[in-house]
Parts: sequence; C-alpha cells; structure tokens
Amino acid sequence: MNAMAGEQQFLAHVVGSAAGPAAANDQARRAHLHSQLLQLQAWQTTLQQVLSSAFSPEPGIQPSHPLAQQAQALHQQCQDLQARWAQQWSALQPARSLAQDFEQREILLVFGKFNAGKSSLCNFLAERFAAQGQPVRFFHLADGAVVESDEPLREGATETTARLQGLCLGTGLVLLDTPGLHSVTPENAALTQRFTESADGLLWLSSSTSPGQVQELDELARELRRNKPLLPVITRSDLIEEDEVDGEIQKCLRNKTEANRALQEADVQARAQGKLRQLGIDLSVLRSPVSVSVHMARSQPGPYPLANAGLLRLYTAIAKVLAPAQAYQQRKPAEVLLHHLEENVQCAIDTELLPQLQRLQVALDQEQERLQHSKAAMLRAAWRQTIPALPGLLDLYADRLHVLSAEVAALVRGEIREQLRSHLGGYALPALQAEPATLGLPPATVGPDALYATLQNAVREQLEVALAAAVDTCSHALEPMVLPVAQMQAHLRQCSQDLHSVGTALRA
Ligand SMILES: Nc1nc2c(ncn2[C@@H]2O[C@H](COP(=O)(O)OP(=O)(O)OP(=O)(O)O)[C@@H](O)[C@H]2O)c(=O)[nH]1
Ligand SMILES: [Mg+2]
Repeated sequence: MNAMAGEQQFLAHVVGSAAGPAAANDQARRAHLHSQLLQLQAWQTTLQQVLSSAFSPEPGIQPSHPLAQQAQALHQQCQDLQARWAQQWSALQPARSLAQDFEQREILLVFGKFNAGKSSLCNFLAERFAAQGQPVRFFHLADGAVVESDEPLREGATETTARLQGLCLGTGLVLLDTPGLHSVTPENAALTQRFTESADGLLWLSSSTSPGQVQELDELARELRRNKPLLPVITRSDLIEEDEVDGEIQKCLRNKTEANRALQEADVQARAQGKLRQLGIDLSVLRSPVSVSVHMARSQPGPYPLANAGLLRLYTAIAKVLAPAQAYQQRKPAEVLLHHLEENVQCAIDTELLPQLQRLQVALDQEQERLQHSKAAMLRAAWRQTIPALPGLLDLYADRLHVLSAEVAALVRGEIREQLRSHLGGYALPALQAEPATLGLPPATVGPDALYATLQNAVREQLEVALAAAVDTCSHALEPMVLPVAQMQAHLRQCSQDLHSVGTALRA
C-alpha cells in the first residue's frame, strides 16, 4: 500500500474510533455500565455494614481482658481499613479525572526507559496528524489537572521528561508520554504508576541498541493483568554509516536492514512471551513488535521514508490495538472501581482482616477450653486450702455449731474469691454475697467423725457449685463474641465471592 494512503487510513481509523458506537448501542452500553457501577457500589455498602456490625464491648468481660482488647483491636482495624480505602480511592482521583477528561478517546500509555524515544515518537505522530489536517493538542498535568499547551514535548539526549505529559491526536486518540522508567528520580516512576490506571492500551518502547529489556514489563504487570493490549515498539532502529559524498567521507543515518529489524522483532516477541508467562499473564495481550526509526522518517518528506522507517507498520499495529483498547475504555469507570475493590479492599480483607478474625476465633476457643480446665484446677486448689483448716475449727467450735457453720462458710467464700481472682480475673463476676452465710450442719449429737465428714461434703458442694457457676458465667460472657466473629467471617467470604462474580460479569 502507498504509505500516504496507509497513513490516511490510520488517521481515518483513529477518527472513526472516536465517533464511537451507534447511538442505540451506546445507550445500551451506558445502561450496562451504570448497572455494573451500581452493583459495585452496593457491594461496598454491604461490606460497610458487615464491618460496622460487631464488637460492642461485652458486659461480662473487663476491658482489660486480652480477648476484649483483641476484639477492640479488630473493631479499630475495621474503622482504620475503611479510612485507608477512602484514602486509596481518592489517590486514584487524578487518574480517574484524566480518564474523564478524555472520555470519548482511547488513551495509550507510551512507556519505556529514559531515552527510549517516547517523546520523539509522540511528537512525530503529532506532526503527521497535523500534516494531514487533524487537530493536535499538547498537554501536561499540573496538580492533577490537565493544562493545555501549543508546545511539542521536549526531547533530549539526557533524561528529559519529568512530568506526565501527552497529546490528543485527531478526535480519537490520546498518547500519555510518561517519564522514563527506572528513571533517576523515584518520583517520576511513582507518577507514571499513578496514571497507568487511566490507560486503555500500552506502547512499550525500547531502543534498538538494547531492545526488549523485559524486566521493564514488571512495572506494567498490573495493567497487563487487566487485559490491556501491549504493543512493543523497537525505536531508534537506525545506524550511522560512512558514505562518500562529493569525494568526502560523511556520516549518514540509515534504517537498519529489514532482516535486522525482523530478527530484533522476533527476539523481542519471544522474550516478551517468556516474561508474560513468568508473570502469569495471558499471552493474548501481546501484539507483534514493530521496529521504527523516527529520525529516518523525519529525514525527508514523502511516503517512502515513512514506509521504510517502519511507521506504516506502526500505524497498522496501533490501529489493531485500538479495538481492545476501546472495549476497555468503554467499561473503564467500572474497571477502575473494581480494581480498587479487588486490589485495595479485598486484598486487605484477605491478608489483614480475615487472619485477625481467625486469630480471635482461635483465642476464643482456647479460652473456652481454659475455662473448663480452670474449673477443676480451682476446685483442687481451693480444696487443698480449706480442708486442712477444718479440724482446728471443729476443735474450737464443736459445741457452737452455728458459729462453726458460719466460720467454715466464710472460709469457703474467701477461698472461692481467691480462686476467682487468680483464675478468672478478667471477667465481671457477680459478687458472692448471694452465697449462704452458713452451712447446713446436722446436730452435734452425731459425733465428731460424722460431723467432720458432713463438713467436708458441705465444703466440696459449696466449692463445686460456686466455681461451676462462675465458670458458666464466664463462658456465657464469651458467647456474644463468638457469634459475631463467625458471622463476620462468613459475610466476608460471601463478599469475596460476590465481588468475583461481579468482576467476571464485567469482563465477560
Ligand atoms: N538515532 C535515533 N535517535 C532517536 C530517535 N528517536 C529519538 N532519538 C533520540 O533519543 C534521545 C531521547 O529521545 P526522547 O524522545 O527524549 O526519549 P524519551 O524516551 O522521551 O526520554 P525521557 O523523556 O528522558 O524518558 C534524543 O536524543 C532523541 O533525539 C531515532 O529514531 N533515532
Ligand atoms: Mg521524554
């Protein structure tokens, strides 16, 4: 195909993609998008209810009890997570509003190491669009807002682009020119990362001097997992040769040979495939690499330099990328919210909240077990403390049974208090005044041995009843925590399944 005709076809394609689908289709698409957004918002509301449901302080447990503190920490964690998610969502605001500013256009991220030739390629495409009478607008971002300018992007041999900038080509395409990857200023890399969210497709540029450094794709992994198409572009595909001009040796720039370009393209293709496999990304996102020289295309006017420098093939490749990019662009508002919910919200639920809930559940189970063991331990200890005192009390009060009974009852009460204090300290137990002030004893006429045996039985019975009642009270005090913990876990699992279903439906 004639190169100029090819260029015009490309421009027509870009302009055509901006016109978008027919009105009826568009309305249906908007309605669909609206309903998906509503589903995602409903999901957020449900989650909010789940997180604010549980863990009011339990009356049977002291605030100092480790379980009460653990529950309180969980409650706090639910609040903190919600605040963090709100913050993360507003951090995406610049990328969201950038996408909104260019709502009817496909945004391609131009991405690659510094000096890869990103700004040069953007400027070159701008020149071609302008040459064909298409509108071209340059812009950069300042404080998250789009600022338009007439100036082309700066190009340079040193690291040049420090801000996110771009250009609108015709009415359908936006190129986002990013600061160089792995660039010396970490803020640049961070800036790029923040805006990648708004892109619908990715142009990955690398210079033909070292093409396809696939570790660079690590930075794009998140976007690639979102099924955005990836077009590798090998730039600066030219070399300097020495030529004799008018009897003098001169240095001339030449296109790399077809064979050399084909070799490099195949190599980048193979390595990109390997990298995507390693990252667990569907290979269908990858388009065939294209090798170009902007300098050669610029060197002379006319169709042949354009074709020979690889630009015609680049046009075709970009035109092909625009179809999946447009599909993504049309569902982008829902995608952006979904990513936030999957990557910020659900991820924190899985890695932070559910493990914390699990720990609380285990702690509650262990405490129930400890309570049962402590009943026997308290009984043994109290028995060992009270029984040796009985013979002395019997000697003292054998002829005054009501005093004996009151003394033993007081001894037992004191010992119960002591055991409760040391074993069940974190619980709010009712005071022991309700316990009988005396023990029921037979008349003294039964003789000292029988009286002692009766006393022992009465003490055992008192201890057993009081300690069992105390343990039961504690055990019941835990129950209002057990249920919400289990319920919250179940609700969160349900939320996770629901989000997965909404995501699957969105991408179908
Ligand atoms: N030989 C040759 N050099 C090129 C070509 N395209 C760009 N360059 C040069 O490569 C250098 C970097 O170009 P830029 O377009 O500024 O590269 P960039 O990727 O935007 O760089 P940063 O903004 O620093 O990340 C400049 O000196 C360009 O002149 C090309 O096709 N051939
Ligand atoms: Mg640049």
